[in-house]
Amino acid sequence: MILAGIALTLCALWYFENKRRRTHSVQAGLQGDTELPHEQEFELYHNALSLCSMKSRLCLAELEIPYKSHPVDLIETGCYENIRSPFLRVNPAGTVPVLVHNGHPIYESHEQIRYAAEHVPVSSPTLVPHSPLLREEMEYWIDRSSIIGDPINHESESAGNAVPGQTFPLFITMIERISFWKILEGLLFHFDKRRPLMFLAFKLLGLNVLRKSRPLSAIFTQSRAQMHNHFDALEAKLQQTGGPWILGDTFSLADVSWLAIYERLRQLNALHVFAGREERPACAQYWDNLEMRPSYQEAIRAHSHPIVVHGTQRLCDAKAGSPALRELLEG
Ligand SMILES: N[C@@H](CCC(=O)N[C@@H](CS)C(=O)NCC(=O)O)C(=O)O
Repeated sequence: MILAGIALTLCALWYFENKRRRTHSVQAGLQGDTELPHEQEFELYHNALSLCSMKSRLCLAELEIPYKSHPVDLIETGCYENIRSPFLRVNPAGTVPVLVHNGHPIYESHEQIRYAAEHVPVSSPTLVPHSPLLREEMEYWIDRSSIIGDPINHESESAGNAVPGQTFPLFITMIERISFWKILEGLLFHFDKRRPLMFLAFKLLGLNVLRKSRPLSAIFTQSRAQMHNHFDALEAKLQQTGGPWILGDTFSLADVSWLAIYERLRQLNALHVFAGREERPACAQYWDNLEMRPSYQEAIRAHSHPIVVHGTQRLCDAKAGSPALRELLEG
């Protein structure tokens, strides 16, 4: 009787808390009707690891736009802060990054970089070419590196969508530092239960999960094949323009977007897999050019997170100690 009472109370608590944290999808772009508390013209809610957050930070750094920074934890970097009420007031969809301009949120990182590039003072550097033809090409390469829709799907359309599957090994080594209790919050309240379930499997099985779980290993292998296709296309484009940037001489939003992808591959110790000097020399040279940008220091290296550093190091060590694992991860 007492136990039944406790169970009923817990269920009621869960029900009301879950209701409070209910998420819903949001329209991409500027939300002119939504007004959030703010102190600065530009504010950014972001996470150190998140690919899309890296992209928005890079863009703001390139445009020399000062902003108030609001770091938001995801489970990989500590806890599910993104599904708690304070952040859900900023983005009812529960995802980062969110750029806020004069109190109005802009959702979806590819929209944020386009918006920021269009709303900078005339004295700021320009990241959008004047020529309509180049502009069209830039749009194509932004789309080909963005996360569109379900992050673990459509990998053939965009390198951005191939990133989450390729990031499994890093998620696995990072989640070593996170307790089971933290994942439980996601199992109870996350809007997409696949994510906490996946992290639970990563925590329980470690890197072996990529051998033991057929569905997860299929996502990993498929995203790697698709990522190779995207890098083949990038290699061809860079060979055609002769670099140093995707559009040739003009550094643009397309490069901002691809820099975030390259940084993720660096964190995964997988740059040599996709942008090896022998297989894809133009892609390798492109990385040399990208990492020299001051924005790379400012927006990426200065935001380096200890759990990401740990994850990358663990991954390098694990591969160095096991040729079989290296083969499994690198193909
Ligand atoms: N298409 C969105 C993707 C946003 C997204 O999925 N963000 C991830 C991090 S890259 C996130 O917030 N995930 C929350 C979670 O996994 O709980 C964008 O480009 O901003």
